[in-house]
Amino acid sequence: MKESVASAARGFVTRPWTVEVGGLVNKPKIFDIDELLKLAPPEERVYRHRCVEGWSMVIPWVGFPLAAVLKQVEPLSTAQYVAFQTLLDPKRMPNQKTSVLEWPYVEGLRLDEALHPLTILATGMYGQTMPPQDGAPIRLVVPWKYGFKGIKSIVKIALVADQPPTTWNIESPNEYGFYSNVNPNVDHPRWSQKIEHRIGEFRSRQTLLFNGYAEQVGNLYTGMDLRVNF
Ligand SMILES: Nc1nc2c(c(=O)[nH]1)N[C@H]1C(S)=C(S)[C@@H](COP(=O)(O)O)O[C@H]1N2
Ligand SMILES: [Mo]
Repeated sequence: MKESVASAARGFVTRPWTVEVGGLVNKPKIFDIDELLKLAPPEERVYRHRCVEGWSMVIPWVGFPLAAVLKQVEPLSTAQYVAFQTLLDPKRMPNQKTSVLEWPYVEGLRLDEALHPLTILATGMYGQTMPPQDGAPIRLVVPWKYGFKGIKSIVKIALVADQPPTTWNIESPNEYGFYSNVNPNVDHPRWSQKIEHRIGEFRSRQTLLFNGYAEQVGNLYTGMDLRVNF
């Protein structure tokens, strides 16, 4: 029987934990999680969260800009993208014993997206330490992208030259693109993205371009065809 993620994650041990940050950088480094947490003061960030399958929530994350970590390792000028990888440990992450997806979960951002001040590494939510099922001890949050871009339980971050593979794009490339920006004008092949259901509300809402963060992030995509780069 398939367990819920929360029950499978109960008792998930997050110490010791390291995050290796390397690739095309001057100063590659393996950070102990507690050292990583001291790089920048924790901030509460209240963000809209939009699932690719049409539901949404508003979530008070606790975290710090991903840029704070990237600056520590000094990316080289050849670095254009950032690749993220989750812990691979089927004993501690039992769904990794199944083949629903290729494991470990991997994700990626363009370097300018990764350096954007809205992009955070979250270590908590609702004023508390991150619960295991939500990505303890550290996960990515990119509020203008669909929720699945938020890779959880990160152990590796690599600066790379080329667009890195991403788990849902490997699984179903015509449905889930690398960018996966929230966009009411670019439908999923199997459903519309024009509206969403905010959990707890009765009436549905119009989905906003870049999840309502167009003013902050729209310039990242100037001149790009967002239907091609979905
Ligand atoms: N490490 C890891 N991160 C992951 C996933 C995963 O399987 N493993 N699934 C993704 C998908 S498909 C979704 S929908 C969200 C779910 O996160 P939530 O429970 O915080 O909404 O996590 C994303 N991050
Ligand atoms: Mo998902």
